[in-house]
Amino acid sequence: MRAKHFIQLAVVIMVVVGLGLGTAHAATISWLNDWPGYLDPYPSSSDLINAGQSTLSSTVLTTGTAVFGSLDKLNDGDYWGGLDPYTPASWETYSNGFAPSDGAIVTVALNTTVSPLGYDIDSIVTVSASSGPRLGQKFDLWYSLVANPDAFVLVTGDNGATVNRAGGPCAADVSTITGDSPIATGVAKLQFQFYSYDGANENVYREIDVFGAAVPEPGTLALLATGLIGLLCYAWRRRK
Ligand SMILES: [Ca+2]
Repeated sequence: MRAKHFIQLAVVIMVVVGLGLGTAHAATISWLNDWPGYLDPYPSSSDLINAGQSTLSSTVLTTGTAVFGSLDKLNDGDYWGGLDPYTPASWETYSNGFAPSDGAIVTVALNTTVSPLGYDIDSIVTVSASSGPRLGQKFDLWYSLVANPDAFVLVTGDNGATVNRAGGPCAADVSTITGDSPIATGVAKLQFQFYSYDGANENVYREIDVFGAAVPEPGTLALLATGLIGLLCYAWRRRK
């Protein structure tokens, strides 16, 4: 391979990386009609928005109210509300979660000081109450990009589906949203707009885990590309 080809390869890599920045991809929305179960390792306490993570800037109830429970239940890394998981009588109480009013919006700002190019969002797992009339989930998910952090884009799945499903007999207490890896790149904020699942009761959410990673800065990318090209040059010289 000649030097010319290395330059061509480098250009191709840069174009591919460039195309990947700031674009959104279709999401896949899975509903698991299967609650986490006894002592399963739900939820995560190390996801991007968990309390105490440097990647989280703020979690705010932008619109609506908490009917009961509190917002911090969404990202405290605790499914059981600090209660004894061996005593069903204790964890069946709905107050262990956060019950948003119909139409309530929670805005989660990621820390763009830590990561100026925003975040790749790979998957989102939401866990609701495990039984009773408040079992089930119904919400829309939106995201914004660092370039325009207050312009929100609705996440849609296959066939234009959103997480906002109509009520039905098959309530789900865990939903997983994944994408063509990632769901979106360069994300600054996420918004969840919650709706009543059955039109009569608030749904109760135990936790929302957001998984992803900071978008590497160009300096880091350039360093990686330089290293890759260096390795190729080395391999080429050895072959000669
Ligand atoms: Ca969490």
